[in-house]
Amino acid sequence: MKKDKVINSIFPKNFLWGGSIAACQSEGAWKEDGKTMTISEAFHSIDGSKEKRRRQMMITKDMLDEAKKDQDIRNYPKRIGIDFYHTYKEDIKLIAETGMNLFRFSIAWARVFPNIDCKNPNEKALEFYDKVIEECLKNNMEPLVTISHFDLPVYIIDELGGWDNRKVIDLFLNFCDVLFKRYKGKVRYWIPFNEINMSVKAAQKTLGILYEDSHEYKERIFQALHNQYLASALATKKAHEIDENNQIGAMIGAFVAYPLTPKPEDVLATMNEELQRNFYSLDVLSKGEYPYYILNYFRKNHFIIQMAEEDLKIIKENCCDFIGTSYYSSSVFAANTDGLELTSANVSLVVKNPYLESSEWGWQIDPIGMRYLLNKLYDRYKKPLFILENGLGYKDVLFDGKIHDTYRIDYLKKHIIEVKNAIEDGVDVRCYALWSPIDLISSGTSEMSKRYGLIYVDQDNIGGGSKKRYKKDSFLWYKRVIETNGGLL
Ligand code: BGP
Repeated sequence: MKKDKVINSIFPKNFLWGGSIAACQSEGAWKEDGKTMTISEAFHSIDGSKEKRRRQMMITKDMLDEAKKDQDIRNYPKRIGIDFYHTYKEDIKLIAETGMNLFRFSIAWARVFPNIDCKNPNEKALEFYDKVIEECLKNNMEPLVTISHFDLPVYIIDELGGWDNRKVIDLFLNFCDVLFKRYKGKVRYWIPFNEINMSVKAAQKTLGILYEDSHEYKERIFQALHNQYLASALATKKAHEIDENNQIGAMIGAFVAYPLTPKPEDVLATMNEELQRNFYSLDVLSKGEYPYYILNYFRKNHFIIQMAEEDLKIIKENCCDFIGTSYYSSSVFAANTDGLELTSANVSLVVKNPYLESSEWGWQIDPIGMRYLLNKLYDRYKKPLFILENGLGYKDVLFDGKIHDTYRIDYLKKHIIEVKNAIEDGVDVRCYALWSPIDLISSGTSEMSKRYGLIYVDQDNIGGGSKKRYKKDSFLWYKRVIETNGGLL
């Protein structure tokens, strides 16, 4: 390591360099040690076809029933994950070799509380997470825990209908209580809900609200979101009471929105998308108030959302400590999209940007969007920013025990340069955690072949393969980035 390069680094001395995974995409062992089914295990593996992808975003009651009956794990790769439930020890050790000082993972609710009547948590599940946390600390990585990451227990859907039922708030808080007490002094950073804003577009995996083509369906989504905001605020209160060192983040999946043209109609449409998709959740969770534009949207759409005065008081008094965001790509919007070429963004279809390249899945690659996003978030919320996901999905090829993923290095490098630029702009960025330190099952398409990892897992889309782990070229590159605290990119 060259010292002069370290000195040249603009990244703060205690900058958190990390990597993120999620239980439902990595653990597998879907029925082991008492765990019951989660909604993520009802997501059938799909190819890139738009129709299948659309269906995947809209799980109905029939589709869930079908998945419950189908015990074949090969059709549902999230049931297998990358077997992290059994390989966590070696995987964490390998990941730590990059020098990361932060590891983000999530805890499977249906493992800790396998059914609705569970007063006592499943000790076997907690022992697993004890060991995961132990391994992180042993390997000098600060654990950052996402409490709910796209894996709502199916019993909540069956018995309570989803997050629009206020009883789910109590169950969630009970779960939080167990975690905050058990991991007091070990875990400091918590995210109650992964990408809370995604719910508007992906209500099944985040809220457990099964798709129906109705006005009521849409109304239920906003009711459920309100309940999650309240649950976040109550979890924040509880976390602070149990340990004043706890830091609670509100996290969004960022939609960086550009207008297609300077036509005022396009600019206005883009502003509305940006407010609703990006800022609505953070305005509530960080400023503690429902923004005018969403209250107006409720009014215009005749959505009656039950929010008691007391709820609003709790939300106001328990704002998040930091802002978490994922960032993969930017999106273009227009007032009228008829005849325009569309492309995929995370959980939606957007207008294609002629100035950007896309990944094989259509996600448009835009490093400058990262700087733009960080400035916007900091300007609006003035809170420390944690980048909790950023990465490139690619069909990597293993050849001769090696993966030369120069494309991934190029993607990550360009994005980290823009993080650096944002820091130079004066933005308070504290953490950069990439998605992902290790290959895992794709959230959106349930494929194994959409790989993001620095570590290759020799596994195919139906769970076959040696499962052996290989370091990709990007692994060594990220190690050097961390060694030089971002001085050598
Ligand atoms: C985010 C999720 C992650 C992750 C990522 C990439 O929305 O928080 O769980 O998977 O997107 O998405 P995908 O796996 O669909 O490529």
